[in-house]
Formats: sequence, C-alpha cells, structure tokens
Amino acid sequence: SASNGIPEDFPALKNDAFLCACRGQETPHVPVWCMRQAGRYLPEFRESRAGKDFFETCRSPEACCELTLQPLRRFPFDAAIIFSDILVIPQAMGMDVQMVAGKGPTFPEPLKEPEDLLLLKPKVDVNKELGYVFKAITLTRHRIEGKVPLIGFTGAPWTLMSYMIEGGGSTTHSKAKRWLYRHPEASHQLLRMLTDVIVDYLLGQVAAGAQALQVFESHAGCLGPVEFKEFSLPYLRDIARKVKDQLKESGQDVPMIVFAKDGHYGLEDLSQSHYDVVGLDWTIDPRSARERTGGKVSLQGNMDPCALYAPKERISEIVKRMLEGFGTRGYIANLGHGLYPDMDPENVGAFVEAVHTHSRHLLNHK
Ligand code: 1CP
Repeated sequence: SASNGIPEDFPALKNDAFLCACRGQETPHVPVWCMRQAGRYLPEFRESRAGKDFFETCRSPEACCELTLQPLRRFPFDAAIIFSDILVIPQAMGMDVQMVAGKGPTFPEPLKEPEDLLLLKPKVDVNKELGYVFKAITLTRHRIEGKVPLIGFTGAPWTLMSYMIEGGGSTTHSKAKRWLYRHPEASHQLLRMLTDVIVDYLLGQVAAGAQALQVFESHAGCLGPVEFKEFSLPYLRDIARKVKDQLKESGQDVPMIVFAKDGHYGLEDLSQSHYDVVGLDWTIDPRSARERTGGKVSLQGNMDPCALYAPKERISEIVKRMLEGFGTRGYIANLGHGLYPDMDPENVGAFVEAVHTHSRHLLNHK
C-alpha cells in the first residue's frame, strides 16, 4: 500500500480535463465541479447520513467513499472531492469537536488564552490520527474507477485557528481576531503548528491517492490586507512550497488550489504563491480576476451559488457570461462557495450541462 512506499495500482484516469485545466493546458471542454457537491441537497446524502454522527461518518472510509461517489452518479462532474471536513485537524491535535444539529461544528472547550496552546499535541502523527482519511481516499480512488480525478483538501491555518478559538461558526470572528491583535506571537506559534500538520496531512493524502489538493481559507474575508499578509499568506505559501518540494523529490507534481473566500485584496499575492489554481468567490468579476492574476495561474469559480435558485434558462445565460469572462483556457468552472442544502439537484445538473455545452461551443468556434 501507499504507506509502505509502494504505489497502489489505481485504475487509469479516463477524464483528465480537470488536471489539464489546473496546469493551463487546452481541454475539449471546461471542467466543472462544485464545492460541497457531496451534501445535503441530495436526498441520497440525507438518507446515508440519517441518524449518524457526522465525525463518525468521517471516520468510516466506506461511508466517505459512498458520499463522495453519490454526486458523480447523478451529474457528469469532472472531479470528485473526498468527503471529510476541515475540522478533523483540530481533532487530530487533541481538541474535541462535535457536530451539533442545527448549529454546526462546536468545540466544547475552545482555546481562550495563549497558555491553552500547551493543551495541543506538540507533534501530530498524521498516519495515526488521520489515517482514516487516507484510507477513505485510497478506497475512493479505486471505486471511482478512473472516471475523474479525486481532490483531497485541508483547511488553511488561519481558518482552522479561528474555529479553534471561536469554538464554532462566527460572523465577526472577534475572539480569534483578538488573538491577532493582542497575542501576535502566540498566534504565529499556533499558525506554525497548524502549518506543520497540514503539510504532513496533504502529503499523506497524495500518498493515499489524491490527484489534486485544495486549501480552504474560508475565513480570509474577515481579515484586512495587512492582517492577511501577516497571518494568512505566509502560511499558505509555506504549505504549497513544502508540499511541492517534497513531491518533486519523488518525481510527482500534484496541482494545488488555494481558495481564500472574500480575499480579493490578496489576489495578486495569491497568484504568486506556488499554487497552480486560485479559487474565486462570486464577488470578483472574471475579467478583472484574469487581469490581476496576469495568466500566472489557472482560475476556479465563481458563480454565485444563489444563481442556482434561478430558472434553468437563466442559469445557462449566467454560465455563458462567466465562461466568456474567464475564457476557456486555464479555467475550472465552480461556484463561488458551496452548495446549500435547499438547492434543487436538477439546477445543479443544469449548471454542469451549461458549462459543458457553452464551453464546447466556444472552443469549437475559436
Ligand atoms: O451532516 C452534514 O451533512 C453537515 C454538513 C457538512 C458537510 C456536508 C459539514 C459540516 N461538512 C461537510 C463536508 C465537507 N466540509 C466537505 C466535503 C466534500 C464536498 O465539498 O463535497 C468539505 C470540502 C468541507 C470543508 C469545510 N468544512 C469548510 C471549507 C469550505 C467552506 O464551506 O468554506 C468549512 C468552513 C467547514 C466547516 C463546517 N463543516 C460543516 C459546516 C456546517 C461547517 C461550517 C460551519 C460555520 O462556519 O458556520
């Protein structure tokens, strides 16, 4: 197995459009996937998850595999993302995290003061603490039968730090931001600890079979440009550098995507941070995103998820305009954030079809 250093014999990849687009290569159509494509908007997902604890599900490779494959049975997505959660990392570091129905992830004992850093494991053995994710990835990579590539992911250090201090979702993130202003050194210490675990975690995912990696900086938007440059960007860069350098040693190159939600002030910097792809939320205009990233990276995004509430014809028009804005090369269609539980699966199908149809048309008439 991968953990013995012997590569797994995985089925051959049949659709490489997503991986080609990550690398800026020409593709027959623009590839498309959706953040949270494995989720509660699918009745089969709700059925599989019914009555089961969220993190228990995350610890079951069979369950994660099934949930990852569900959206692929319905829609011709060009990539799959492994079912898991970003908060498995704080758990691996020794924190208790529960998924509370109607409330979301909750930490009964969040970090309060810098002394609390002593409660975290100083060294995390990712094979021991997160081996269940690696098993899920290996199993899923086999069961996907080479249909599409499998994406692994992690939360970025700042986003994970904010959950560990807030104790759950937050609108202001004021408890976590208090640390940045009041305890900058302890903040850097925590961000460094997280970065080290994340690097090992991503390398473990690749060894297990992940064919691309996405780093979610979901809480970039509550930082300003100055705080972003100090507390987010250096760690995002360090992660990509270390993962890429390590992989290079064994002759591997796995595309990496950074998604800093609402972090448009950091777009130029993000496009020069060793990532192959920059993911965008819907608050950025496609053409200006292209100009500001100057062809240095591929782009991913960025339809407003709420556009999926529109009638199908309107979705098709919105997709067409988005494709014209980004162009068909070095582009991966996606939403600007995840799907919501009340979205109609049929409209998700209409989105995917519109991307494929319009992009094929644009590519054939160049
Ligand atoms: O039982 C359930 O279905 C609960 C809903 C749910 C799901 C489907 C949660 C709770 N996590 C997940 C899976 C998940 N989480 C995936 C799976 C694969 C896919 O995308 O199809 C991924 C990539 C994540 C990543 C994740 N978890 C992020 C980053 C992406 C983003 O949304 O910005 C974040 C911030 C989380 C935390 C989290 N987990 C779950 C919820 C409701 C939240 C957000 C809490 C909050 O801040 O309010």
